[in-house]
Amino acid sequence: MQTKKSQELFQRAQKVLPGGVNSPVRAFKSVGRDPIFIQRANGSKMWDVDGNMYIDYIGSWGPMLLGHAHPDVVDAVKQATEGGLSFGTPSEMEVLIGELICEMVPSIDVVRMVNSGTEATMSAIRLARAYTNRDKIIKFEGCYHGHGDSFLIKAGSGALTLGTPDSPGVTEGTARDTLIAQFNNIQSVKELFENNKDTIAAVIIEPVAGNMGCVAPSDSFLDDLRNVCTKNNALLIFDEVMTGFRLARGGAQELFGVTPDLTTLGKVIGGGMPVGAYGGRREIMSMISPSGSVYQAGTLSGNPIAMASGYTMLTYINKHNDLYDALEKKGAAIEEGIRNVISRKSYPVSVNRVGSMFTLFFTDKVVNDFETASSSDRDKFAAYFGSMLEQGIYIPPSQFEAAFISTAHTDGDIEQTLSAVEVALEKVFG
Ligand code: KE4
Repeated sequence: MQTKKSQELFQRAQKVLPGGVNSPVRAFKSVGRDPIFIQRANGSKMWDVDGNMYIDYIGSWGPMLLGHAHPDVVDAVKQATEGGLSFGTPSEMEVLIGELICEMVPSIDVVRMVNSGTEATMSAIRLARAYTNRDKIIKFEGCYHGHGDSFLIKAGSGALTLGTPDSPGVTEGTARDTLIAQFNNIQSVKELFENNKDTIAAVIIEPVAGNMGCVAPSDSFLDDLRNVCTKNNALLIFDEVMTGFRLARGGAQELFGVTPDLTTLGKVIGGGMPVGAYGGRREIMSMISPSGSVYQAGTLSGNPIAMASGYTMLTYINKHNDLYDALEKKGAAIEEGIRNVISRKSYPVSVNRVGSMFTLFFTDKVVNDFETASSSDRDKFAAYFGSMLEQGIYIPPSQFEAAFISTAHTDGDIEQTLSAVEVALEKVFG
């Protein structure tokens, strides 16, 4: 496939943007290729600046649950722009989307709109610290909650599991207040509470991990986590930026029947526009300025165009609850097809899927946490990625990301994808 224009643009981009991109994963570094520049997208397809067409499994990293350029969303955005792009004042659409989110996610009495998932998670832990008057938080190795300092922390030394900075610019002081537990290991959480009595404000988790690749919670893990937080008077924060409105109308908390104290949202909530949100019980959220003393603000929070996009998306989802059955069927078809290819040739590859999120891990281990995810062969994944891309299938350019299916993916798309998987795995393993 010819990618001349993408290459030219990437040369220019690297002169004015760090690494030529505005978000690192887009640079294709971990798959050893230059990135593709996309010109337009519609439904399940994307077209790059050289005219190559792809079946898209990134979906803008999650927002495109209904496929690209859904007509309802596009019309709503067009109409909203006629009235102006931003007022910096309260507007009706913010009330409408706030009411709808509280209806769709019962654990949310009050919600604050922000502009990204990172803003949502940063604000949620500030609020949790204020509400509990405690400083520490627990996050899980392999889970990602945006680029807030408190989250760019890697597992520290040994039993203490005190965090250490995972990025230059994050201070030791910040890192000291982030403790690291292991996903699907409730004992690792209990030990942290034991070793840090009455100092932990909250536990934040991706209820289904997407940022180490797709990893589901084991049977009782989320329930156990709920109970441990309650017992220790710490808040449980579900980071549903990726799973919210994707895994079920009410997100992972509906799917698994576990109620968090706070929820962070993003991606689908904006329908492709920059929107994040955090919300929860009224007694907690009432602490947020101006109703309370916890400060958080944003020039473009509740932006009327973004709200029109998100409200239209959520309204569609709310009215078409059967779309989750359709996504489950599509996901099952892809998973079964891939498993058939793997078993026919006994490839050392494992597949994880939850609803419309899935990942092929290039390891023969069952992947249920960061350690097993990390056993994947990154070079083999890179070769697989390259073959899929050249066959017109655009999957996330990292072993540690989830692929997303939309309602726009057709049976034909899935058939073409499974054929490409067979060719790509043949190429990787010979
Ligand atoms: P943003 O600030 O990127 O809107 O959201 C941060 C975030 C928070 N929580 C979860 C569970 C997330 O998955 C994310 C962002 N996800 C990544 C992809 N896995 C965004 C893609 C990117 O960084 O370019």
